[in-house]
Amino acid sequence: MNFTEAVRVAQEQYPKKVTKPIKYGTAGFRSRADALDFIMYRMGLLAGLRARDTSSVIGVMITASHNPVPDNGVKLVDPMGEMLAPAWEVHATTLVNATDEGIASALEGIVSEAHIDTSKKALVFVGRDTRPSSNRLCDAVIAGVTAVGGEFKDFGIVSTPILHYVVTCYNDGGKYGEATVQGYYQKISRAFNKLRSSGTSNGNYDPVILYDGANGVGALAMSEFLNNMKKSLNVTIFNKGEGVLNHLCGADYVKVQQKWPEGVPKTQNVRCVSVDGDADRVIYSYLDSDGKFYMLDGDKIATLVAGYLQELVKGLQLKLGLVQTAYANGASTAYITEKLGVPVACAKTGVKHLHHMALEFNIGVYFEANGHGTVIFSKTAREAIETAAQAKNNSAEKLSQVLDVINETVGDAISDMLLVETVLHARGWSVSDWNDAYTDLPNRQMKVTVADRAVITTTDAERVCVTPEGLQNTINKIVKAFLKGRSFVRPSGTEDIVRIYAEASTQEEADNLAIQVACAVY
Ligand code: NG1
Ligand code: ZN
Repeated sequence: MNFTEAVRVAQEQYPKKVTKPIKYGTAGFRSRADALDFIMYRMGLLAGLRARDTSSVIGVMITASHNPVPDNGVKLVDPMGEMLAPAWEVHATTLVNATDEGIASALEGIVSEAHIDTSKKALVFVGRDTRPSSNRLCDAVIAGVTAVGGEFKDFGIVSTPILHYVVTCYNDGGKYGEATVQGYYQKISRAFNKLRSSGTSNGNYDPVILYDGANGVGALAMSEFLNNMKKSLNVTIFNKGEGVLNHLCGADYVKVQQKWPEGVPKTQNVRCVSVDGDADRVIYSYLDSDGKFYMLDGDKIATLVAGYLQELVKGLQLKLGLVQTAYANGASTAYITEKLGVPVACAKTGVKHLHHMALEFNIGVYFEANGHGTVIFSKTAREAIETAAQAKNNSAEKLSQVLDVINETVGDAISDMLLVETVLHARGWSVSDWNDAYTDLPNRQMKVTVADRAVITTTDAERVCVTPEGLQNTINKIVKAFLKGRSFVRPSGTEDIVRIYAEASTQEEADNLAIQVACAVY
């Protein structure tokens, strides 16, 4: 195949105007939307090749998730819903850093290195979030796919987890589910309705939810779920799109600012579920009778889910484990290992690392503290559960229903919410009962801008700095002075900043620790 058409379209419609090196990071390529057209086009080209390379459908999702509305981004989805294979992240980086004329040789290089048969058919699924720039950027992706002779299916505005789901279903021939948006809603809602067939209330559990749609696709997705879920839950949707995407609301705002989202009425003792701009992260929060704010993040969700599944799998000889990152609250790790006896592994930030580590368990629960995560079941686990369910083992029957509520292909805010609701309902817990399971150590996250964030390199799942020399020693000295102190720094994979995390026995101390460490970095 020659790539003259790819070069022509690039030069005429998607010329590259920057020379600064760009890297495919944790979340693919992400920046201000007006700088992304040529990148989108090239990711379309790459998706076309990757589809041929894997003889499968490849997904392209256009979103900047929880980031502000002027930003956008692009991520490729591999055949089984996974993040793009590392070798192809390198190809993505090479292709984006080529000149317009250089596209041809970059593509030829990829074809020869990956031994791609370019005569094969290529099909790419494309989805986008609600950002105003997403439609234009979607056209650029499609132009790329078409320029390498590929075909595409445009799913329009969908959540990130829906795109992962349809890609997976298509590629496994429909075994996981029907490869359509409706198929996704129906599978998950049907499973949830079934779990609720015995009634919607139980003990302290009340099926009332205030839902914060972050003014994005999560609001649309939830209203679609509600159409399918009848009366299994009593959800009221706020931040449906009348305000600015992710602005003062949504999962990232609630988690990082530790504040109640604007646009949601301050009803006391009712849980609020906040999702992010592409509905792959979820954070719970509530106000008590005194109006005090409590947040239940990915760690609270992970421990709730892992504890429940651990009970259901008892007797099935399956190894269940939880995967967290360094951002997991120390109290959550202590609770799940010491109280519940579930083994915990620590992975580097970024779901692909967590997902990978979760594969080492028969049942792997993985969650980032920011609310991104899911549960994955190995083939052995599925078979063991199905066999026991057929033999009328009660727990296994329940587990087999719970399985269908979970979107195993990627973190999915709404599927995760339905899973949390399932566990709370089974336990007869109110949101404060759930919160009381353990108390988070006070913590603080900060960002600092430095001249070159790449000078900071880390090891031990990002908990220890290797360079610059001496920084880790300084951090150790600072941390020593704080009761229950823990702190680490790492360069962000998605923003041009360095992140600082600190926890300590009081909020004041955690804030103080974060500031001192930030000063050491700066
Ligand atoms: P970076 O910018 O690398 O810290 C952030 C999140 C990740 C992950 C990615 C992708 C934190 C501390 N980091 O990564 O967990 O969600 O974005 O969106 O929340
Ligand atoms: Zn997201």
